[in-house]
Amino acid sequence: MTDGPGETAHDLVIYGSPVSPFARKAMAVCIEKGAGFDFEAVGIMPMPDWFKAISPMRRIPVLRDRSISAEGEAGTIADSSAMCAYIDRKHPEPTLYGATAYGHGRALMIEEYADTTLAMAGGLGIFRPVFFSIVQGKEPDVAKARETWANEFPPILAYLNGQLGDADFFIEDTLSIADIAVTACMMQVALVADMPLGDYPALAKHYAHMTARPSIAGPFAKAEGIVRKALPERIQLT
Ligand SMILES: N[C@@H](CCC(=O)N[C@@H](CS)C(=O)NCC(=O)O)C(=O)O
Repeated sequence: MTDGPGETAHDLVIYGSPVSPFARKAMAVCIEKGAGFDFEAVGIMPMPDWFKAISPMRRIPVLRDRSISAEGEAGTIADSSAMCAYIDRKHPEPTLYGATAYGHGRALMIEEYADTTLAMAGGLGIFRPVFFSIVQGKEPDVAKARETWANEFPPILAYLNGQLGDADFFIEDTLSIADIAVTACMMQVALVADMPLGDYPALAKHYAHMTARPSIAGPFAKAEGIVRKALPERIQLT
């Protein structure tokens, strides 16, 4: 993904898959900042050896800054949170990490909540049992997805809904990494299932306005293109 045909290579390269919420988070940060980037597809089934050499945790995504090094481990940063913090330092405007120290800390806290608690439930409990099963030629594990939605999701959604209160964004009435991370991970569920958010009105409103942003919608459309080929119809969670 570059800014358009004929574009020269950008400094920033994101290696990964649009199907990864962590890769989409990093893409959204670049887009919100107007920072051009290239996207190079790397899958995890299996992960290529050259990529393992720059991914110590054996995870996608990884960022490269070609202005530091165009090859090898130099110039690379693994882990989406580290990547996004780096992109924020390289392209400071608009900041996505809050105007105050407290806002900064809260944004990081909610980003981490999304990347761990929400991502585990949505990724391991819903996305993988459905999508990975199909990719492996099996039936989607709809029962596992429904069980996760019924038992694991209510406290997570209630927490996020409560953190929003009446606000449009998680911190300081302004877009931050917290909003991007939460939306990227919620979308992992939406890729494979209709996601009923009626019991969580603040979160439903947040999800609706966040998913309308080009920084979120663009990378999501690419993931949708991949997932819909394998799973034409989303499953029902209830
Ligand atoms: N904390 C990491 C998590 C990255 C992650 O878990 N990526 C998944 C794909 S979404 C992965 O690479 N999994 C490899 C595997 O399951 O073997 C980050 O934020 O980048």
